[in-house]
Amino acid sequence: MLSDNAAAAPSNGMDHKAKKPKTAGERESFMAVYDVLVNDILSGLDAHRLPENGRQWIRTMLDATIPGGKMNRGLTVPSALGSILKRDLTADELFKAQVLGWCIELLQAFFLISDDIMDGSITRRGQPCWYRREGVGMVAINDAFIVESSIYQLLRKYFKTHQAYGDFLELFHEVTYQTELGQLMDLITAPEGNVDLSRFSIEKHAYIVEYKTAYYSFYLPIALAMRLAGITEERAYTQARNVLLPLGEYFQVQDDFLDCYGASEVIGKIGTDIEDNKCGWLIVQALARASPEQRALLDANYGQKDPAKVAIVKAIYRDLDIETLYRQYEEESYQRITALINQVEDDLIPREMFVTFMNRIYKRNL
Ligand code: GPP
Ligand code: MG
Ligand code: MG
Ligand code: MG
Repeated sequence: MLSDNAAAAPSNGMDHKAKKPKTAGERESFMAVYDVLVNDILSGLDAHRLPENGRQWIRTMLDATIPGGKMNRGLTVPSALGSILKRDLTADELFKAQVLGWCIELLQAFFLISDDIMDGSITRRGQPCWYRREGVGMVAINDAFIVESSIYQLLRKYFKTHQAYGDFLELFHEVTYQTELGQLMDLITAPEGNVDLSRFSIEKHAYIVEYKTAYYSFYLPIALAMRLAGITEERAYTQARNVLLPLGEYFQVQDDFLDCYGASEVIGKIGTDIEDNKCGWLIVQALARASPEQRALLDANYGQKDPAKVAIVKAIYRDLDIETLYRQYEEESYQRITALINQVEDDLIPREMFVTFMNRIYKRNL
């Protein structure tokens, strides 16, 4: 779980201590807020005279698509707010941070419902993907929109009169747009039935992962906590981005690695990147190292839904020892991001919250 990662973090001479990892209590307290927010969303339907079967549908859909993940993004808002304020949060501060945390988890659910359709995925969080459930199918597209709209219902309910309400709205809108642009490049770099590995490059991959993952997963939780704490200096947000975008890139490289090498019963999803012709980290690294013969085999076997062809691609990854390369990348990323954290002005924004966030994902296997 979360705490294992923190325990595995190397001691590398950082002069600032990481906060202790999330306790079961923090997760329980966060989950309790989920129940409140689902009831808010359902009560809000009264104003729209939604028939009972629609209400039941939404309840089932929310429960199937929102909780059940690692909740790293959502839990980071209260923990970062505590780091910024350097004291225990009041009940009201904690609740507000948890509401914003859940709004990120809703954003994530909106993206994952849609992404699984686009990627033709089979399972998510150990269950069939929502669009693959009995009687759901393409209703899932509209469900994703409802989950997205629910974010704004909740923001209005809890923050309409808050001084940072406009900033919260802008942040959610901006990172949604950024994520959609990243998803666009992810998809059009991977057209079905049209494999052309010369489209792939380390730079293309870096763009895709920054936009499809880093903004919403790493910048958004910290930026929301900073806005909630009343931080307004643009310099503080620039410094946060300088750490969080590389951290997000590292996280998505882990996701790309786990797509191929993760245990599906642990990560809760079955990898599809090779079949889907994705410009992921593994293929980009393999292309940079392949001999002409290996390159010809990759051209002939990548991006096809044939297990025998997928096995040939994986055999080339093995021959090129891409797994060792990944282990080196992990170690190097930790050192590199630590150095970036040390460049943050600690009296502007506490370095500790970045260390905590990084330790939560370092050497993760899910
Ligand atoms: C992760 O890609 C990126 C997202 C989930 C963002 C999706 C954005 C949309 C606008 C829908 P991924 O496909 O590698 O994730 P996973 O491995 O979890 O399927
Ligand atoms: Mg996917
Ligand atoms: Mg995808
Ligand atoms: Mg993936």
